[in-house]
Amino acid sequence: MNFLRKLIVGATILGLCLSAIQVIPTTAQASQEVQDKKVKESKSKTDDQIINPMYALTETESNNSFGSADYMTVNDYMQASFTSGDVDYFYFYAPVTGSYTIYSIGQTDPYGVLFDGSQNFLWDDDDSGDNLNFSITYNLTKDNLYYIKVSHATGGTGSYGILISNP
Ligand SMILES: [Ca+2]
Ligand SMILES: [Ca+2]
Ligand SMILES: [Ca+2]
Repeated sequence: MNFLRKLIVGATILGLCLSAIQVIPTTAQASQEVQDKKVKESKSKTDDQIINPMYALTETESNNSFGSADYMTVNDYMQASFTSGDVDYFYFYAPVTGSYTIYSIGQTDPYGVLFDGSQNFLWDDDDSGDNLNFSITYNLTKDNLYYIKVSHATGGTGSYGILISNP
C-alpha cells in the first residue's frame, strides 16, 4: 500500500466515524427526546384549555332555564360543571352569518342542544366530538340570538367547557 492509498483509506475511515457520531445521538439526547415526547403525550390540548383558558368565562348557577341562561360569545371559552341532575343554559349572538361549530371539551359526557332565539329546537348531539363530547355544526344568522342547553348524558357529574368556533 503506497502512502497516498493509506491516506485515502485513513481519511475514509475517519469520515465514516465522524458521520456515525453525528447520526447516533448521545444517550442524554435520546432520553431527553423520550422525556419531551412523554410530556407532550400526557398533556392533551383539552387539558391545557381547561387548566389555562385564555378568555375564560365561568357559568353562574342557577342557569337551569332559558330565562337564567349565562351569556357567552364565540370568542370566549365557557367553563362549567355538572352537579347531579344539573342542566346548564347559555346564550350568544352570532357575529356573522355562517357555519358554526358549538362543542364541548373535557373528560365528562355532555349532551348539547341548540335552540334559536325563540327557543325552538334546532339540533342536538351527544358524542360527535372528542371522547364523549358533543359537537354541533349549524348555519347561524348574523345578530340572531341562540341558546345552548347542556346536560350530562347519563346524569353524572364533572367539569366541561364549551367553545363556539367562528365560521
Ligand atoms: Ca352547571
Ligand atoms: Ca345549571
Ligand atoms: Ca356526550
